[in-house]
Amino acid sequence: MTLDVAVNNETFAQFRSRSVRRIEDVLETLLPPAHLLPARLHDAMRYSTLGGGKRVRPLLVYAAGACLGVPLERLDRPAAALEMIHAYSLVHDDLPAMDNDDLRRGLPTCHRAYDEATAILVGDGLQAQAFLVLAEPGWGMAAERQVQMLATLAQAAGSRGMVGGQAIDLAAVGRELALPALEQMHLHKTGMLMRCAIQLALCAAGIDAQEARGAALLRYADRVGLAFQVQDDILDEIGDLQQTGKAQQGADRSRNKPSFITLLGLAEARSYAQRLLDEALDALQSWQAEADHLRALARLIIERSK
Ligand code: GRG
Repeated sequence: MTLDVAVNNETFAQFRSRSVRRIEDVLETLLPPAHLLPARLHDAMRYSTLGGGKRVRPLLVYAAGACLGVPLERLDRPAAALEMIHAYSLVHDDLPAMDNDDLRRGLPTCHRAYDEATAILVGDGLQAQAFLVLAEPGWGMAAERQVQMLATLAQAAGSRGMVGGQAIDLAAVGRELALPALEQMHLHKTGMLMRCAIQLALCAAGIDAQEARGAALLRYADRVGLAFQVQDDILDEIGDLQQTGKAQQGADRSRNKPSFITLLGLAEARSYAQRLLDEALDALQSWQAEADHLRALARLIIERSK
């Protein structure tokens, strides 16, 4: 059971629902309006971004921001940019050339609801929009820090980050990966955007990632990123994902992709997730109550059922 702790008199449950509502509103505003030409493309971009999801990455940005005392207005655009990159990755990952999925978040995938060419353009458009929302002037961030955020997001999303992780994943289909290689793949494919959430919050706070506080938060992010994927594999194994309409993991199995379950078995994967959670919490040792939302978020990530 997730402990409902309070930061600034707000429980984690309150923080979570407020932050999810907030990021939905921010995304709503920062995405091109559906009537703007080309309307079908913009409609599909909004369909793919506003259609639900747990909003884990924005929650990480807001929780790290709360820990570091950053005003919310300085976190909105970084959180939205990160979620746009995430949404684009899901749209492209669902394409026939990748996982060929029909459902995402319980709804038809973008290429099913629209068409394949539109889905490719949706990913391209969302990626460019993510960088645009960081680059635009007038949201209270010094230009130097905006550039730093742009570079951080580009690094995390690109061939040495998420896209690189996806390439490693595709190359591993039908092959066996040892645990360190599987971890490296997930640290890139999923972990880099989680790490980026913390890096963007650090940047908004004006804290150097090399500083002890920054390094500790990044250690937290890496453990959480890996725990997220281990839990994903556990959920797949126990079959819960079928109910969510997310056919991704079924597709993974059919493509014979390596997973933490095939390498470790269910019981050992569970204790591995617990160990990662303990290490994530350990990284937050030098913080008091201000890091409680980060702690609760880490617990939620390994206790979630979808
Ligand atoms: C195709 C450019 C490109 C990249 C693909 C991250 C990624 C790389 C693909 C996503 C596919 C996937 C299912 C990865 C496994 C873990 C993961 C990131 C799941 C989806 O993230 P959630 O659970 O999704 O945060 P919601 O729907 O809650 O936003």
